Amino acid sequence: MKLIIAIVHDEDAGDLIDTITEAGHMVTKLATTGGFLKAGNTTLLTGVKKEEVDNVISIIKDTCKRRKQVVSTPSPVTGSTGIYVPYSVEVEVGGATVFVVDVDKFMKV
Ligand code: 2BA
Repeated sequence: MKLIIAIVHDEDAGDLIDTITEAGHMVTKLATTGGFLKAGNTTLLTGVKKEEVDNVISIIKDTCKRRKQVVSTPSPVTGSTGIYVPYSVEVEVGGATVFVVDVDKFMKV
């Protein structure tokens, strides 16, 4: 058994949940926040058999496309003022950050 943890853009989450579910897998959605942008994203948990991992990853790849976005983010000014000023930075959003974790035990009690 494996646990696939996928952090995805909110805009991609709905389609991804539908496609994973239609493929016969179970999925749990968590509302999460990225540490860098301090913006909402979505984390999906999917428990699958080892041989199903590649299928789920290819669904994630097909559904979550990467795109560039300019965002405003707070950054500390150097020195002793402690003042925070916003600055713009171009980041890639979309796509997915995926962790595949071994599951020792899976049970419903
Ligand atoms: P955030 O931490 O809000 O990061 C959003 C995007 O900002 C990242 O996209 C990356 O393109 C950029 N970014 C993040 N940290 C940066 C930095 N120190 N300098 C410059 N640019 C930076 P992704 O890499 O696709 O990550 C999307 C979201 O996935 C992240 O949102 C975070 O919530 C999660 N994530 C990514 N890698 C992770 C990891 N190793 N562990 C835990 N969560 C992770």
